[in-house]
Formats: sequence, structure tokens, C-alpha cells
Amino acid sequence: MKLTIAEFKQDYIAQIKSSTARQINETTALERYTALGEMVKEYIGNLWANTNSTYRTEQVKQIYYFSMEFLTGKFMENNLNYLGIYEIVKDGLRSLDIDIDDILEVEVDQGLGNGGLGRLAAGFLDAMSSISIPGHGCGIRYKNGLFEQRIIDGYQVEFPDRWLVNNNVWEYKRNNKAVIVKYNGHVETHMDGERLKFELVNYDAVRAVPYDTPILGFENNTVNTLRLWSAEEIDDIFDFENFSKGNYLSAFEKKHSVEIITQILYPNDAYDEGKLLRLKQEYFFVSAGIQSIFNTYKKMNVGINRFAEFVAIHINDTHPALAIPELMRILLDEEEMTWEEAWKITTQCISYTNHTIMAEALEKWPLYMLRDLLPRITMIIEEIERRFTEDLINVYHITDPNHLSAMHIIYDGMVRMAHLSIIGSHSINGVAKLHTEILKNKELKVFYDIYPERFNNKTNGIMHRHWLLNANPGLTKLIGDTIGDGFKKNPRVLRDLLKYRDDKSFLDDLFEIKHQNKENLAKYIKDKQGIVVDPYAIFDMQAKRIHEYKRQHLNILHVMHLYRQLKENPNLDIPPRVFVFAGKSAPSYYVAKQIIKLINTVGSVINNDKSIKDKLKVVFLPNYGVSLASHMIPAADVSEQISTASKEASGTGNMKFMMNGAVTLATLDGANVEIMNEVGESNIILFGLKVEEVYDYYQNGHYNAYEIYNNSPDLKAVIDELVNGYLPVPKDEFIPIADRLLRFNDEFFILKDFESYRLAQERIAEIYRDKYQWSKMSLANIACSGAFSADYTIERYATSIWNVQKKLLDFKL
Ligand code: 73E
Repeated sequence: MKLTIAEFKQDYIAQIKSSTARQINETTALERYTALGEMVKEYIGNLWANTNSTYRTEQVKQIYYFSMEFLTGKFMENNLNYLGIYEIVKDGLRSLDIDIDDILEVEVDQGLGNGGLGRLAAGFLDAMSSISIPGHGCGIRYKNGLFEQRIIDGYQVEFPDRWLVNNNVWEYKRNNKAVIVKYNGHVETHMDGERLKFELVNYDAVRAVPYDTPILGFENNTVNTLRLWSAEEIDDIFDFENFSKGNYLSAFEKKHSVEIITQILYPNDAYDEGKLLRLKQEYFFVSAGIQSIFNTYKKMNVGINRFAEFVAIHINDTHPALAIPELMRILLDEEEMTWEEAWKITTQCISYTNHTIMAEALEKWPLYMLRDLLPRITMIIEEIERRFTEDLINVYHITDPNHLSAMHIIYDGMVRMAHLSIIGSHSINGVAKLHTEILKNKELKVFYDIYPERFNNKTNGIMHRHWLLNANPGLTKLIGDTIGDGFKKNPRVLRDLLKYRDDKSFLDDLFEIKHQNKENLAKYIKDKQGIVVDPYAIFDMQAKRIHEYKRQHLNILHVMHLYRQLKENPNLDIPPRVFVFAGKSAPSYYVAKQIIKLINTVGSVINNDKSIKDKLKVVFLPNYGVSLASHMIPAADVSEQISTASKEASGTGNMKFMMNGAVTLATLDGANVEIMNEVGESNIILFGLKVEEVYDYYQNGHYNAYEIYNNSPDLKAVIDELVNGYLPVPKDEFIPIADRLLRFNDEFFILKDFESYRLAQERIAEIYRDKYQWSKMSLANIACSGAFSADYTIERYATSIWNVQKKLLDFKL
């Protein structure tokens, strides 16, 4: 948009006065932030209104991305960049004696997600807007986002994330768009002429109120909507009768029992806890979302039969899978369609992404629970199941009972949400090529055999503009000065950087930028953790949720091994290394929490041991989230992507590190395989078991952890140290970890992969000695990372799954 510094200053001073009734020099950083937010929101508002009215009047097909999680992080910097006014605002503020960074610092992360799945959803919204796809998000406005992690005495301790305390400038509450969601009760049937009607009676009603946040596209006038639902009591008042009788607490009971639905985000990543409240949450936003889609659709007046021509609904994992029976319910009970018509529309509208094959993450609900909470929805699921089984027998001629049981939606008293999602949608996609192949050939093979045309791959992508423009301004400037700014809209042109592979002065610049980022992080580590690290050391990072399959313990066991070597030979000639860890554990995941304690305990010993001459440091940075990642990732030399092959469906942190010039240390898992194909084998460090070998071990049962332990003295030494070594903890502290590795036979092959991991780390140390060789690898990674922009991923969803067209918008601000 067009804005001069003078105009900005005038607007801003007026805004400050009207929103704070103070002179600018008397305001707090928060007030300055809020005033700027209000202004930016107004600029965006014009574009937003224009986008919405164009979609409506031109009757374009729209896609609704349903997700339990949207991990959007901060908005201000991005919105300023996307409006093209960041520099103007920065200069305008400076002339008022205000540092823009102090303002940006005040914003709290919107952390309504656990990890990759939620961040992906946020990135997809950004990409849809930025490539002009009419697409919106639908989710839950949790009052508390993912908990804040603090480390106390080496342990993770959780604190509530009250992200709304200072108000959220970006959202609009839309009372007039509220809808009712119905739970419990029972279904009555009666004949209405020829038609059997179903009616839910004696239900409990909850008011779902939407809060809309504008999602701005990059310099293209598009503003889509993220609609998050909040639960309120129907009249949003307490029980007056009880109150006037003096029963003050019970007067608020009902209100609380409703509001609790959107009170917290479940803090589990890739784990299904199966709680009733979670089921309530899932139905809550799905029902509200679909009702509001109908309300919008009806304004277009094109007839309900054409619904699938104008609406696509995507479910992000199975968490919103109730969208299938809910859409059926509305089409059958409210729109009075036949089952066949309703089913056709439903399957045409819905598409589903699978994000994990981890058995413990696959959602299953007890049938009785579902029937109690959602009686009509359960009837519909039972009918879907009945018709599906009929098809299996009559159309696909499957009669073997084992084969049938492997495919049922309802089995053993449980409702399998993945099966419902596959049967009720026209597209099922995995999130990386390898993952999709595993779905087709192994985990979901029985379904692939009957529905081959439904399965497809959509490799994940990241918000490349965030990870470059916001997180790494130094690198962004170098890229812009070298190959121009085209990469902002078309990140594949980053490949033009490959021409500079042998240009020493360019490689020096690149090295210098990385070094500056490392200096900044070193300062942050010193300020926050009191640990001094050498910015010339190799910064080796593993930042992601803590999980056994992600194998942070493989990493720390190797650190313990390096420490042993240094203790034996303090003059060992190795480049100094800093191992940085960050990530949250699910609060109830005991072993993962012990891994955090282990990292911190090992760190406390190593960081205070003068005898190893600062050659090794271990840092655990608490409270990993979008903001911390934006600080860390630009400073990484090595990106640890070391999951057990087959377990990490894709990974997206791997792509962010790569884009910022880190070299990946990887197993052939998830999107690491595609990263290897982009950069070439010489620019990635591979190690470890391959998928087939992992499956072989699981199937033939020949894995023997004790045997490996007894035959590898280095490994044995560090595992022994877990239970009786130098670590300043009670002797039994880490027995649970040692037990998983030995007594329970090492489900994730830490022992098997240890030696090849150790050798890979040695290669890294070797290569790092040669500054130019390293910088060349780093450059190759940056140059080849453009392929992993979410812009391209969304392009592929739009054409091959959703069948939605771009809508270019013209508007002068
Ligand atoms: O490999 C990641 C993937 O990159 C996968 O583990 C993660 O999704 C990312 C984005 O595709 C994921 N999260 C969940 N399942 N897979 C999950 C499951 C239940 C609750 C919350 C998250």
C-alpha cells in the first residue's frame, strides 16, 4: 500500500491519543503496540471487505481448512511486511523516538497448536492468501494455548499460557454469526409424508461464537479469514434463579461447564488421549464451522444441489473427521436430501490429510461415548458403516473376516476415525513422499487396494517469507542484493544462488551472516541461561517436540560419548561444539520428561567442567515456539533430523533449518529424503537404518538390544553412565530411560543407530574444519530450499485436491 512517513506519523499520533488518551511519550510499549495494531487492522480491513464481497458477488469456490490447531505465532511484523509498509513504519516510529523492535517484542505468540501439524495449518493459511486462493481456516479459540515450559532444577514444569490477557488486537468477535451446537439428548423419529424424519430432543445447547482474524496475502490485496470458535452459554448469563436464592457458586456451574469446552488445547502431539472433553471440542468447531459455511453458502442462492461446486472442506488429520457425519446430518435432516445425494456431496467436498502412522496417535472413540454425546451423528456413522460393509462384500468381494475387520469403521466397540475419514472423502494425502508410500503399501494398504485413486502425496511446506524476511534479515538482504527480490513470491529462484558456489567473497559474506546470527544467539543464551558459548563453535541444534521416536536421547548419549573422549584426552583436536536442544514434552509423557532432565543434567556437568576447555557445551532453551525458533534457526550450523526411519511423517523444522543454511544430519525419514534429493547426497549427512530395515526388525523380531550393548564398548559406557556414573542425580533417576533401551528392547533403535550416528558426527567435524567447504554446503541448502515453500504445497492442494481457482484481487489502498 502507499503510505508516506508523514502520513503514518499523523495517523499514529491520532491513534495513540484516541486509544490511550495520553501523549505519545507517556505511553507504554504495550499501548504503542496496540495502537499500531489498530491502525494496521484498519488498513487491512479495507482489503478484507473487498475480498469478501468479491468472493460473494463473483460466486467463487472456497476452501475451508478445518484444524484443531493453528499455530500462527505473531502477526504484526508479517502484516507490516505484507502491506509493504514495514520500512515506512519503522522510520516513522524512529522519528518519534520509538524502536520498532520494542513494539514487536510486546506481541505474544498465538500458540494454539502443539507442533508441526498446527504450524503447518498456519502456514497453509498464509500461503492460500499469498497465492490468491479463496481459502479460510476454521478452528477453536482456546483461552489457553500450549502451556509455557519452564525448566526448574532440570525438569520441565508447565505454566498456563494466558495469551489473551492483554487482548488480541487482530481478532473481531462476530456475535451476529453465532450458531448453536447440540449435545446429548436422544433421537425421535416420525413420518413426514413419505419421509422418515429424525429429530434430536432434550439436547444441551451451546452457543458457538466466532472470532475472525484477517489473514493477509503477500502484496496481493487478498485477505482471507481464520475463524476460531469460542463456547458460550446460550444467553451468556448465569443461572439467575439459583443466584437469587443465594447459591452463588452453583449459579455459575452451567456457564463453566460450557466455557470449559474452549478453555484448553490438549498438549499432546501425536498422541490420542481419548477424553470426552476432547470429543466435545472436536464436534464443537466442526458443527459450528459447517453451519456457518451453510449460512454463507445460502446467501449465494445457487441451490443446495450445487454445494460441492462451491465448497471444499479439508480435514487436518482425523480431529475434524466428524465433519463427515455432520455434513450428512445437515443435508439429510435439514435439507431433506436422499442418502445417495447427501453422500455424493459429502465425499466430493471432503478431503483428508494423514499426518502420522504412530499407533498411539490414531483416534478411536468408544461407541458408547459417541452415542451418549452425539446420538444422531452416531446413527449416521452406523449407517455409513453398514453401507460400506455391504460394498466391501458386494462390490469388492471381500469376505475374509480378518480382512473385513481390518477395514470396519466400528470395531471392538470403538469408532476408528481414520477409517471414517478415508471412506467419507475423495482424497487422502500423506505429508511426504515416503510417508505416502508407507500409507499406500503398508499402514493403509487395505484401503489403497479398493480406492487407489483417492491416495496422493502432498509434501509439507513452510512459510518461507517468515523464515527468511522476519527471522533472518541479514540473509534476506544478501539474497536480495545478489539475485533480486523475486524469491519472495517465487522461492524456487533461490536456485540462482548456486552460481555463487565458487565465489569466495560471496561465501565469506554468507559465513559472516551466519556468524553474526550465532553471536546474537550466544548473547541470548548468556542472558537467559547464563551459559557462555563460543560463536565460532559448531552450533548443532535439535528443536522439536520431545519424543522417543525423534530420539533426542540418541543425540545426548552421543554428547556423553564426546565428553568421555575429551575427559580421556583433553587435548583432543576437535572443533568446539555447542549442542542446543529445545522442545516441549507432553505433560503426561514421563520418559520424554526424563529425557529433558537428562539433557539438563548432562549440560550442568559439561558446561561447568573447565578441564575440557570449552570444547563442548550443552544448552536447553526453554519454551520452544515460533518466536524462539525464529531466534534459533538462523544461527544453526547443523540440523538434527534423526527420527527412527518411518516414524516422522514429514517434519517441517528440517525445511526451516535448511532454508537458513544449516546442514542436515538425517535419517532417511519423512521429508529428509526429499531434502536429500533437492540438495544432492554430498550436501547432507546421512546415517542410520532405512525404513525397510526397521520394518524387517519389527516383523522378524530379531532385534536384540543387549547384544549390541555388549558388543560396543563406547555405547555400553554411556548407557552405564545413565545409571551409575558421574551425573549428580539419585542413582535411579534415569533408570526408566535405560530400561526402554535395554529391558524393553529399544523400540526406536537408538543402540543400532548409535555407531553410524557417531561416524556421521565425525564427518561433520571434519568438513567444518574447511570453512569454504562448509559454506558451500550451507549455500547449496539455502539455494535448494525454495521447493519447500508452502506456496507450492498449496498450489498442489488447490489444483489436485480442492479444484479451486485463484482469484486475483485489484484494490488501491
Ligand atoms: O512429521 C510431523 C509432520 O511434519 C508429524 O509428526 C506431525 O505433523 C507434521 C505436519 O504434517 C503430527 N502431529 C500430529 N500427528 N502428526 C498430531 C496428532 C495428534 C495431536 C496433535 C498432533
